[in-house]
Parts: sequence; C-alpha cells; structure tokens
Amino acid sequence: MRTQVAIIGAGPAGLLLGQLLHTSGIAAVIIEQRSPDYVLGRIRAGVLEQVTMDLLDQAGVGARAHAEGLPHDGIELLFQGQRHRIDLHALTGGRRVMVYGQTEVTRDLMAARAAASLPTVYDAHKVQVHDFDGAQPRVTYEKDGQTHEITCDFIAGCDGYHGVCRASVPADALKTYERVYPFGWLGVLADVKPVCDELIYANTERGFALCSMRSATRSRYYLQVPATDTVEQWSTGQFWAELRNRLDAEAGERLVTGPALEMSIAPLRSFVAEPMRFGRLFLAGDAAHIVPPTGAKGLNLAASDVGYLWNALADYYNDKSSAGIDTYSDRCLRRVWRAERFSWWFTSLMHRFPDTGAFGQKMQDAELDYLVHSRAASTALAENYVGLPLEL
Ligand code: RFL
Ligand code: PHB
Repeated sequence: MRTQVAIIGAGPAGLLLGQLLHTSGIAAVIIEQRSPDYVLGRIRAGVLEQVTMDLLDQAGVGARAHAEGLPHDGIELLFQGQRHRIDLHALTGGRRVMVYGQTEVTRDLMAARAAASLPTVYDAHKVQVHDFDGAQPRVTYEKDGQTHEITCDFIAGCDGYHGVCRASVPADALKTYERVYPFGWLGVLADVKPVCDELIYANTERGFALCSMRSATRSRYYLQVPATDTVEQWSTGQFWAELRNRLDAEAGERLVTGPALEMSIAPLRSFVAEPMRFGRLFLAGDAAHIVPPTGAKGLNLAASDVGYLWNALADYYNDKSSAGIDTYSDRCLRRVWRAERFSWWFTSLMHRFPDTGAFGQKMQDAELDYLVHSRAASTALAENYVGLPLEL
C-alpha cells in the first residue's frame, strides 16, 4: 500500500492530524496497535484550550464539543481551608477553557474518520518504522498473521510516550530531559453531581486534590498519592473519605459519593525529547513530551503540535514549500517548553513533596498567598491556564 502520510497511533494526536490532513486533500493511513474500544476506554484529559477547540472546528469535528462541553470562566484554588477564585475570563480579556473529555474528543474524531471512509488499521502488531532518513520511508506491521507494508512520503509519530517512533530514532540524534515526581494521581470517575461548578485545585496538609467533571452529572476527582501506591490498596470508600478530608467544610458537606466507573493511578512526569523531527519522521504529542497533568496541558500540546504539522504538510503539498517542515521542531518546542514550565510550576505549587521541610512549606504558603492577592501573579496563572497562542 502507498500513502502520503503514515500516522502511527490513533490517540487524539493521530486522529486529529488525520482529519486536518483530509481537509487539505492529503492522504493518510493511521496504524494503531490497540482496538477502538481500548482507545476509548482510557479516561484522561478533561480541559480543552481555545486553540484546541479551534483545531477541532477546523477539522470539522467541533460541533458536539460546543453543544455538550462546559465552558469554564474560572478555577478555584483551595489552601489553608479557604477557596480563592481565579477569574480566567476577566484576567485574560475574555478567554476561557472548555471542559469536555478526551474520550469524547476521540469518539468524535473516530466517527468523522469513519464517516469519510478514511483508512485506519486497528490491532496492528509489531509496528515498525523504516528508512525515514531517506526519501521513501516505510511502515511494516502484522495483522491477522500477515505482514503488511506501507510506503509513504512522511511518518507522523503520534504513538504516545511508550510508542515505537521515538524509540526508532538513533540514540545519539536525540536529547531527552526528564523529571519524575515522587507521587501519582489516583483518579475516580463517578456518575455523581460535581461538588462545584468550577474545578477546585486543592493544596492541603494531606496532599493535593482536584475536583473536575465531565458533565453536570459525571464527576472526575483526583488525589495525590505516593508513587509507590497501587490502585488495589484503595477502596472507593477510602477514596471518598480522603477526598472529603482534603476539601473545605462547605465542599465536604456537598460532596456526593457513589460507585466508581473507573479508578486508576497515573504517575507524574515531565519529559521532553529534542528535536521533534528526524528526516521524514515527525514526533507529535506524548511521543515527544509529557507534562504532569496539573496544568491540563498534555492533550492541548498534542493538538498544537498537530496544528503545526498540518500547516507544514499542507505548505509542502499545496505550495511546494518545505519551510514549515524545516521549522516544525523549533516552533513546537518553543510552545512545549513554555507548557512544561507552567505544568512544573503549578505542580510544585499545589503538591506536598516529601522533602520540602519547614522553610520550603513557608515558601509555598507565601507564594499561594501572593498568587491569589496579586493581579499580576493571577494573570500569569490565568494566561497560561487558558493556553498560549499558536504562532503559525
Ligand atoms: P496517546 O493518547 O497516548 O495515544 C497514542 C496512541 O498510540 C498508540 N500506540 C501505537 N500504535 C501503533 N504502534 C505502536 N507501536 C504504538 N504504541 C502506542 C496507543 O495505543 C495510543 O492509542 O497520545 P497522544 O495522541 O499524543 O495524546 C496525548 C494525550 O492523551 C495526553 O497528553 C493527555 O491525556 C494528558 N492529560 C491531560 N491533557 C490535557 O490537555 N488536559 C487534561 O486535563 C489532562 N488530564 C491527562 C490528564 C493525562 C492523564 N493520564 C492518565 C496520563 C489526566 C490524566 C490522569
Ligand atoms: C480532568 O478532568 O481529568 C482534569 C482536569 C484538570 C486537570 C487534569 C485533569 O488539570
């Protein structure tokens, strides 16, 4: 088989790229190692920036996100028993975020791809990428006991942190930067009314907690837990009790509990691989970088990488210009590092670290106090939270 762009991975990055390329008349095949149900079963991001919403619109898949998503104009920070509102809308000249689950984004993209009869290979095994440093890259995989080969002009590595694309780049061509945090997030999804209309980010003596949601009747909550904890150590009852302990009295009273639809632990990590292009292979999304989820930036960064890559490939095919391709890595990385900085800072501010010490704790308390009482500091938080612009 031959195509113009072979996309590895049918997560949000790969699916969004496929739809955007389709709008520009560029042919792509997506190769995914898992099944559609497995991909849809992963409960992850919940907060979309305007830049991401714009890209969904440009891909022709934004309608349901606009209709069913929850626009949020502010977030609440809880520390020392008090909640403080950060007015995102007022502090950023009218910008906001949309609360709409990654699962639904993925579902909308899958439906659009199927409706346009665009080729996706699910359950592909032993996916390998070849010859991307030459003129004609290839992708091979096994399916139903047979080996298949796709030749293409470019490969888009949208295969996440554990994927094959970054791992196929010669080690000496790659520089990686990493920080692993000494804690994870234990998440619960439940069909109960959210405790608050806005997201609550809580810094408490017992650790961080986050109250988020998927709809007016479905809540998503997280607790900071030691990196060594396993999900088997936690019952739903213990989760609800610990969450209530980390909330202020009013929210604690309002908290509605119920059975968990999903419960999982995500480790927290900051990671960047540079550069994001090797010959005819481009990395996009989690394949190239990971942020801790505190800043709600992972999916949004995946979308902005894809925005740059779509524009670069459209310039190449439609205007015969390789300028976008040549600057892809640098342009992505500038936005990536800014989001890495914000996610690291917000994670450091909101979590309890085992080795902080008394002085370090006083510094965290003072920074939180400054943050909510200084318009300049609140504005810096707000403009990063709603997302920095895409500089095309
Ligand atoms: P994905 O979603 O990991 O998809 C990669 C796809 O590639 C497939 N794959 C392969 N396919 C073929 N061959 C191979 N060898 C392959 N290896 C892997 C995989 O099966 C998969 O289908 O990466 P992508 O598309 O780059 O998307 C990134 C986002 O999923 C991720 O950044 C976000 O979920 C991060 N994140 C959040 N981001 C936000 O913007 N806002 C949030 O509120 C937010 N909350 C979160 C999050 C991530 C979390 N976890 C669990 C890590 C909350 C959590 C708890
Ligand atoms: C979520 O709803 O899953 C969510 C929201 C905000 C974050 C991280 C995750 O910062």
